[in-house]
Amino acid sequence: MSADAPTFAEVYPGHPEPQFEPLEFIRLPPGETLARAEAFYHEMNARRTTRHFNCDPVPQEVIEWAVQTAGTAPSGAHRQPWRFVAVQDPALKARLREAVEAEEYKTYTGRMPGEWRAALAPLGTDYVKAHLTDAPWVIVVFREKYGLDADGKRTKNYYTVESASIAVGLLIAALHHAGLVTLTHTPNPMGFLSELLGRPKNEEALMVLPVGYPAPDATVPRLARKPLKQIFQVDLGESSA
Ligand code: IYR
Repeated sequence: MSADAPTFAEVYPGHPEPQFEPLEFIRLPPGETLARAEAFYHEMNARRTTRHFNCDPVPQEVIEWAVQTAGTAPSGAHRQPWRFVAVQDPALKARLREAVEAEEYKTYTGRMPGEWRAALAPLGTDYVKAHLTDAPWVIVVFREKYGLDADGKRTKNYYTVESASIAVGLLIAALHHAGLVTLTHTPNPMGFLSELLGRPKNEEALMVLPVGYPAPDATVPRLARKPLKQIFQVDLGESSA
């Protein structure tokens, strides 16, 4: 391969030069970098997914900041293929719960294969989704499968599942940082969510997240997280030279 980098015009013939601006970046002293990395781990390690919410209200502004944080996620070709529909109306949450439970009932009482059931048994999940009506907010995250221009013509999006899932990760971190709890719920099939929430056909529901405060008697399954040595590798060990 030639060492000479191709010019922009060679790679992108006919396209205008991209506009760049200086990166705003504050370089921290190494000790502070380490301290912050460790402190953030401890903060995030305190996060737990619970199914037990109470109905204490959460101001919309808190949800908006968390969603804005989610919207800082990187995305394929910077298409930002995500939409966050925050539901707080009790009647709509009730309809959402009813529709989710109808599907989940079929899953839990029929279509869930034995191996899947065995995997979920330690978590004790079931088709009853009380958190969808208990929590003050339910955020339904949609991924934009493709864009629609002003004339209604389809425009391609890229890595939409990856992009929207990264955004959900940031959303979960932001909500936890704000002192709230959430639960990632993936009803399957999800088609009814588009209809219920009036979303266009180029969007598909990806995840449902009730958001709020835990009930005073909230519980979580007794679980352990994999230690670093099980999830991390540096190089290939001695033989990699
Ligand atoms: N979507 C169902 C089932 C479920 C599946 C997995 I994988 C989980 O980690 C938890 C639940 C539900 O939401 O109950």
